Amino acid sequence: MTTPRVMGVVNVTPDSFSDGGRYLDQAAALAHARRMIADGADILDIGGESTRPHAEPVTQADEIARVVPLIEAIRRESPIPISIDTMKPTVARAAVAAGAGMWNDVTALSFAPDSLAAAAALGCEVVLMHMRGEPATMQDDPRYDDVVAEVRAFLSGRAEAAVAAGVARDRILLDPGIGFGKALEHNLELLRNLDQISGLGFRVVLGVSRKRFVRAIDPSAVEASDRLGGSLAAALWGAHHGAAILRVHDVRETAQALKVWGAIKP
Ligand code: HH2
Repeated sequence: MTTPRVMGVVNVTPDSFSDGGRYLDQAAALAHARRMIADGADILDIGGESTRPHAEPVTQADEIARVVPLIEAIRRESPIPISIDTMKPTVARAAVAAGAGMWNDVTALSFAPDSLAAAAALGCEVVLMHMRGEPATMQDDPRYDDVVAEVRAFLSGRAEAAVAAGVARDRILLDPGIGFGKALEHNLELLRNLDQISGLGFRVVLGVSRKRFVRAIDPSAVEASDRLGGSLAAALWGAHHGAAILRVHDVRETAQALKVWGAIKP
C-alpha cells in the first residue's frame, strides 16, 4: 500500500462551495497555490467553474481567462504537476498548452462530443469521475439499485471508451465522485467499497474534502471550513483502501495525517 499523493484544490470561482470567491483574484489564487506547494501538495487542481448544485455556468472564454494566467504563473515558479478541473475540451486544451499535465473531468469526458478525442490528442493524464445527472439537479433525490455496482460499471465503461478513443490506459484515473448525485448512504457505500473501484486496475482519485456528507454525519459542521476532522477521517480511510490521489482543500493537515498514517502502517 503506497501513500496517496495530495492534490490541492485551487478554485478560481466566485461560487465554489468551500472557497468560492476567495481566490477569484489572480494574485490571491497564486498566493494560495504557493501556500499549498509549501504545505506539501504533490499536485494542484485548478478549477474555473464550480460544480456545486445550482452553480452559475461559466463561458469558455471566462473559464480560460480565470485558469490560464494562473497556470502560467505557477509554471513560471514551480515544476509541480498541475491538473485542470473542467468539462470543456477547449479549456483543457488551453490549460495543457499553459502547462497542465492532467485533465480532471467530473463528466468523465462526456460533456462535449469531442471530449474523448481531445483527451487522446492531448496525451495528458485524465481523471474520469462518476456523476449522476447534472450539477444543477444531481442532489434532488438520487436513487440507485446498487450504487457500487453502478458506479463501477460506469467508470469501467468510460475508461474503455477512453482507451478506444486513443487514451493510454496508464494515463487514466477513476473517481467515484463523492457527493455528485449521491445521498449520504450512497457516499458511505462507495467509501466502504472503494477497493472495488481500485480493483478495476486504474489509479483512484478521491475527493471527500469538506463535502456535505460530513455535515450529514455531524450536523454541527455547518460551514465547509468546519469539516476538517471528518475530511481527514475519510481521507485516511481512502488511503487505506487504495486511493492514489486525495483531492483536498487542507493540504498541510492532510499531508501530516498521511505522514502519521504512513509511519504506522506496516
Ligand atoms: N469535487 C469537486 C470538484 N471537482 N473532481 C474530482 N475528480 N473529484 C471530486 O470529488 C471533485 C472534483 C467539488 O469540490 P470543489 O472544487 O471544492 O467545489 P466546486 O465544484 O463548487 O468548485
